[in-house]
Amino acid sequence: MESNLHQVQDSIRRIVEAFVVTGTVTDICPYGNGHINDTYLVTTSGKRYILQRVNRYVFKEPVQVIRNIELVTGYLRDVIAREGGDPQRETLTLIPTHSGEHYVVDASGELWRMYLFIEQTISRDLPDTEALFALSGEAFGRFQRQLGGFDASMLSETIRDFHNTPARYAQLMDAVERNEAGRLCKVGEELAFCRRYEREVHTLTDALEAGEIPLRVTHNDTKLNNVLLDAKTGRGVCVIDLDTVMPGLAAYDFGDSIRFGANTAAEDERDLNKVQISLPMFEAFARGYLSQAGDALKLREVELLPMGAKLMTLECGMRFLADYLNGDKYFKIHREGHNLDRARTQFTLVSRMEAHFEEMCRIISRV
Ligand code: ADP
Ligand code: GN1
Ligand code: MG
Repeated sequence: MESNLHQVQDSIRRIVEAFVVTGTVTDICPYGNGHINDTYLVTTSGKRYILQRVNRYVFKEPVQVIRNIELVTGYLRDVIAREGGDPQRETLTLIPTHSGEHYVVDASGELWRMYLFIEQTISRDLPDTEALFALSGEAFGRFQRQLGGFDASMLSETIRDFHNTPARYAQLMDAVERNEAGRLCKVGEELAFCRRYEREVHTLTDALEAGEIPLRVTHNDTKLNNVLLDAKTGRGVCVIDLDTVMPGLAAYDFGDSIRFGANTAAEDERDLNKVQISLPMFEAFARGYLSQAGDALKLREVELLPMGAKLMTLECGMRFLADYLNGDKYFKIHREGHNLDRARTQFTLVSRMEAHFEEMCRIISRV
């Protein structure tokens, strides 16, 4: 056993032992930059695995999260095999425990799961080249297309109103009302910004209610580090982080990718002058995404993609801001004021999108 293994608590080692892994464990270390779950890379003498503790504050019914993932990956495995792909590489593979489940609950009630580590891939935390972003668009578009025939009623809603933007607005106002962490005095400008969107936050939900756009099975968390790209070719290999696969709108998946990947700055950049919407990145992603998902989308869905980008960015900013007001309970933070910094970049990006909205719409109609 190597030194790292000695550092991890006995409890984590015991968790690993509950799963059916190949070989003996040689190393366990924290991995990745997700904001939600605790992720570890587990190395054995035979293979590598991803071990995750599912965040119970975020996912109130974690067993339902596992059930959804079993259903979705099971369905995708068949589609991928039919299309001549490699299911072990192109979708997540849950590792069973010795008792045949796909999760373990530890003594303190925490739920753990394990996946095969998908080798020879990279996951990016910052927007890269247009070519790579187009390939990630292709991967998310393919994911959408492959799930086209999946029965949405089989899935549990793992987080209620996850992308319901009016509900997110109401949650922010509730956080303002409660002012739990006493930080309200610090967010006057940001709140004033959000209040200007009180009506516009309804655009997508209204279109859904009016029957202009359909509910689909969507990923709902399409940020760049939730797709693994082939280390050699950059091709999108596997869409990961399936905890929020639920009924949703195409505009959610498209919009959330743009929010993260077409920002010229990092999600938590403090120098707001660096925050801009990159129209070439926007176009690259749109080309990739629509090349795979486009045929299945209705005209109105396509027209609403730029609105999806704007509202997903605003919504994410409102979520960061609400979490800041609530005392940083939801998103992992790595510094004081981290959620406020993140909220500010999102709102700045919304303003930049406003300034270029017509161009965004023109790009979509051209693509
Ligand atoms: P979170 O919900 O906290 O974002 P993720 O499921 O996205 O957690 O995992 C965090 C990171 O771990 C990912 O961004 C990716 O870099 C890496 N990762 C997750 N699953 C795998 C896997 N099966 N193979 C390789 N890397 C993975
Ligand atoms: C979270 O899990 P992760 O880090 O991929 C969040 C997303 C946000 C994103 C902001 C379940 O994504 O909704 O857009 O942070 N996931 C959940 O970076 O809330
Ligand atoms: Mg993630």
